[in-house]
Amino acid sequence: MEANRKDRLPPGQVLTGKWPVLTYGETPLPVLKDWRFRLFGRVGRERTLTWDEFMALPKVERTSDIHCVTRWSRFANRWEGVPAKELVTLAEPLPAASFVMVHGYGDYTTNLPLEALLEDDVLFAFKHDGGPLEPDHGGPLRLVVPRLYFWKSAKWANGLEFMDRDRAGFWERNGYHMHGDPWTEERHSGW
Ligand SMILES: Nc1nc2c(c(=O)[nH]1)N[C@H]1C(S)=C(S)[C@@H](COP(=O)(O)O)O[C@H]1N2
Ligand SMILES: [Mo]
Repeated sequence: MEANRKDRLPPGQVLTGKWPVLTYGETPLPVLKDWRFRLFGRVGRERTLTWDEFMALPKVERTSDIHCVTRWSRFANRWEGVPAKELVTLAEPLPAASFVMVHGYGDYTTNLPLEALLEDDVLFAFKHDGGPLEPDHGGPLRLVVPRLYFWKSAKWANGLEFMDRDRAGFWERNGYHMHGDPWTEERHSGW
């Protein structure tokens, strides 16, 4: 168990059983009737999905660990949602598209390499540990990217912008790393 725990905990992280809320600003409360999810940028097909259209996409369950750059980790979170690769397929990205800006209500943004979205454990989640995803944790819908620090997992997700080059999102503009791998401690850029 101890060995397992050590293999599972990235360097510099501390395990917690709690689930802290980390939001910059207020918790947005999108009304489902008005909720929209946009696929845009370097795509063959710009489109906007309603909540019902999004919920009609294939769903999966995945269990994964959270690693926050503020040094807490939380093991074995059970997520239910739509695989991110379903959205990429719908968007039909142009060959030039190699990065994605994830957008969230409240004007949050975070950048990812397009390949990172195609991993099997990456999903847009609406349930956590069997219950609805709470508003403070990004409900009705958040991105979950388990292999990167948790700031990449945009809460209140409402769009994917496909880009032909990497651009910094909100925290990345404020000093966080462009990539954010917890195993190599890509915490900050250049300091
Ligand atoms: N829209 C939005 N998404 C966000 C944030 C935010 O402020 N706004 N904070 C990020 C950061 S820094 C972290 S650590 C996690 C925190 O998620 P939690 O509050 O569910 O623990 O959400 C990320 N996603
Ligand atoms: Mo964070």
